[in-house]
Amino acid sequence: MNTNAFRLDGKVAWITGGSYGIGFAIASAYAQMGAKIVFNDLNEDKMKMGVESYKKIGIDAKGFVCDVTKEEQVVALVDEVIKEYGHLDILVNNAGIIKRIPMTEMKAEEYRQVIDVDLVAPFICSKAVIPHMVKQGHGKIINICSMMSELGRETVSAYAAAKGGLKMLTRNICSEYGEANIQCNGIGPGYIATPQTAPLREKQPDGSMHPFDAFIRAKTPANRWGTPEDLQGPAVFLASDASNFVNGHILYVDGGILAYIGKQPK
Ligand code: NAP
Ligand code: GCO
Repeated sequence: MNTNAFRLDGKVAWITGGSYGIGFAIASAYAQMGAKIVFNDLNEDKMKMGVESYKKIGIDAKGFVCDVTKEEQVVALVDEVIKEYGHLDILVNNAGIIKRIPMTEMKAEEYRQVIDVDLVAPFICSKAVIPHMVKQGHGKIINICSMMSELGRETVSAYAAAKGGLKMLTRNICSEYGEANIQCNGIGPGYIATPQTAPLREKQPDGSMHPFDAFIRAKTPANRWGTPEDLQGPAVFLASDASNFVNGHILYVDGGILAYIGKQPK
């Protein structure tokens, strides 16, 4: 066993939407394993805040303002990365949004916005990096999927459709570019404590936790929310040579949710 197979020395990794949350945790782990970090945010202030947060933990990350749904902005980012570093080895399609609206109240435009960020953007970003990965003879693409790649629940129709689609985009990139030594895998996080899930963990006016908290803990054999750091080991594995024959796989990091039928009533 080559114990250095998990290292990422000399690799360049682009984590979309990496200024905080899950993207920040994954990028930090990659930097600790030796990679150079490129990330983007929609908004300049948040991008600068991201650069500062990386600096605070000793990481010199390069931040871009880039909307991942805009192909011309994505292509410009990738061109600049290639110009500066000469290669781009790892792409993590992490940027994502959710709209929690009952389906019959959701406007088609709102549905499209979620599909655009969570499903079309990973296509745009992957399409922009694949030719470079083919040319350099290797590449890793990691799509951040979800419990909703497998499960449904009320109010998240667009998100579930997008994340289910992202699972299949993952398998298709594997099918189409595996021969070019590109591995495309997904990570399906369980319920992770980040700004995206903050509304589900809000304290109620009487000081009690939001009822969703007890619901999720009861659904999770680990009986807790995940943390962004729980995703670091799996993300390093899928970006490293240790996973060179793992392709088209979705690695669920969910404290056991998908294995569990749920607690029986007392
Ligand atoms: P988050 O805290 O809401 O962060 C999302 C990031 O994506 C933000 O930096 C955001 O930028 C960025 N972003 C959104 N739209 C963008 C766009 N068009 N272009 C560029 N950046 C954009 O989310 P998170 O919880 O860390 O989630 C990260 C990923 O994991 C998402 O794909 C999410 O669906 C998925 N996920 C999350 C959980 C969970 O429980 N938290 C579970 C499973 C999967 P701004 O700051 O400018 O808004
Ligand atoms: C929701 C949540 C989720 C999670 C996550 C689960 O409203 O149910 O926001 O969808 O964020 O994607 O894996």
